[in-house]
Amino acid sequence: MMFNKNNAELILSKSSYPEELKKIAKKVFNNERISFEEGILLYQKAELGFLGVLANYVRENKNGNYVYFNHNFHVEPTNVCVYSCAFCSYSRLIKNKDQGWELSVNEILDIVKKYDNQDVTEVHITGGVVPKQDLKFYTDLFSKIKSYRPNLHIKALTPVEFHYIFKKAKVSYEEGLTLMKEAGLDSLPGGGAEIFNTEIRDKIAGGKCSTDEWLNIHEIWHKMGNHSNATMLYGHIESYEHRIDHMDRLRELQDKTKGFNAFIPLKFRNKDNAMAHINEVSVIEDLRNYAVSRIYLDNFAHIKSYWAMIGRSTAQLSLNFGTDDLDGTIDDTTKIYSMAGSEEKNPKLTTQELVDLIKSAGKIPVQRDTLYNVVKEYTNN
Ligand code: V47
Ligand code: SF4
Repeated sequence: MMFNKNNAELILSKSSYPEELKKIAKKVFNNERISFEEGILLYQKAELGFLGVLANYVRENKNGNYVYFNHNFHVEPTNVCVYSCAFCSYSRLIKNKDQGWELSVNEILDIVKKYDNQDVTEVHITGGVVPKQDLKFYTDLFSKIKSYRPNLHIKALTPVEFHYIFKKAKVSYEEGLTLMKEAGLDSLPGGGAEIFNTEIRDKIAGGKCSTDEWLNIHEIWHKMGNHSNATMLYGHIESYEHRIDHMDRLRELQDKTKGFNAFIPLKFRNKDNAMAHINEVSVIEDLRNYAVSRIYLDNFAHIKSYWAMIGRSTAQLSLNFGTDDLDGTIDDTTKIYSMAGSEEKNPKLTTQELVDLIKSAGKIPVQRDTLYNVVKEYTNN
């Protein structure tokens, strides 16, 4: 059943919610942007039900009752990394390189070939940062994937990798991104954003690309006429103010370029990393966080609930708290989340499983490509 704005407004106006929250609700129902302070207030004072009503309103305005997914697979070229982010369950492997893997271009092509007879539309490529996987490695890889399967969308690498690779190759961001694009890169995933506040970023992800560098690379990529995603790693040592600051910077860039497709909140998972002593936040906090991001990021078309990280049950619940995208079938080539403690040990869902999961939440499943063109709407099957 679709959300009724008039009923919701009436119920909220008669409720005992504080006036300051009712004022925010009114703004949201009038499709007005909420301020930085109002974003923080939502985190501090609004309970889940209240946030759900507002987030649903925004969600349905933008995406009706549709929930998107795609047919994709992930490739992690290496799990060894020159950096050692405290939240990363890979980083210990740098000291213990024999436990790691570093795939060659041909080994990655062999993975791509495994999907020869499957209707996947996207390969998502990202992983650790190592000197050997340099500009030549990736331009070779992308052009070989494109000659082998021209229609496979390559969504690959983050500013963390680009910054390192371009610096090493002594090329500017513009030159490097142009070479990557010419080789076949189609879009950028949202990783490496973590938390933009410098103090927190230095503590959890020190040494890798800075906030300004992350934003700058996405801005240049957008200005070249391309698209990308954005993530936020939440639920560790950041405050609500840091989360709103993070989203505010994204909202500002999106106003400028309109190049982001989706925002993806990533819940910090605490297994086997240097931050394992920090408790994970509750499911309620996950849902509140999805809802606030849906409300705050009024210029983002999609909020993605990444089921491989959050688990399929919470992902399904989140569809009632602002999210409209579940990523994709993924397959089991991604290890980063299972290693970090996600309940999804070998993330792989069949199309039918994804469709059933979406339908039982009362939504309409839509298979999309990376850029949200509709591939198939599942109204009856
Ligand atoms: O930047 C690493 C996160 C990100 C942990 O664009 C962790 O469609 C939680 O960006 N707990 C990479 N998170 C993944 C990513 C992504 C995933 C799915 C779809 C898209 C997209 C992008 O994973 C990293 C980091 O923030 N991460 N370790 C951890 N322990
Ligand atoms: Fe390396 Fe990325 Fe892990 Fe940081 S999060 S240590 S950059 S693989």
